[in-house]
Amino acid sequence: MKNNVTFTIVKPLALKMNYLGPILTKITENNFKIIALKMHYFSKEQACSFYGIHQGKPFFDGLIDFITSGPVVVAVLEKENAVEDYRTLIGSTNPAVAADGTIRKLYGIDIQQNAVHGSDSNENALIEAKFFFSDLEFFNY
Ligand code: IDP
Ligand code: MG
Repeated sequence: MKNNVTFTIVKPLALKMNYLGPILTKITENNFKIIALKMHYFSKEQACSFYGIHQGKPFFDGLIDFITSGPVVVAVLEKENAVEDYRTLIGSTNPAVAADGTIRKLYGIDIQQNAVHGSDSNENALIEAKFFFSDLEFFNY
């Protein structure tokens, strides 16, 4: 597990709206293999740590309130060039300007409630995957 994985979160509103199935279908249809998967409920402390890089930005408090507003699904996805290909599949941060057919365009509501997270580098993908999963929870099949 090195440069061929990325990490994703299906965010609270997407789960509430029952978009988990369609989002996972999109992911697997695009040849990502799900090698770890679970539901999770962020504590405030975990959310502040996970999104620590955004501390001090105007949207930080709203983001923390949102990501702790309900359960999420976290997953590790394997594919060659996973990080870049998944960012392409999810589209721009703001669903309003995301390309047609992208996950955020299809299932995002607004720039905060944008359906999914996707890692922005190989290094962060590993850090984020290990934030949620132990070594025993990654599967090869
Ligand atoms: P990314 O998720 O596309 O990598 P980031 O800039 O890393 O975008 O922001 C992390 C998350 O913070 C976004 O996915 C979104 O939920 C939220 N966010 C980013 N920018 C804004 C904003 O301007 N207003 C409200 N929420 C924002
Ligand atoms: Mg980001």
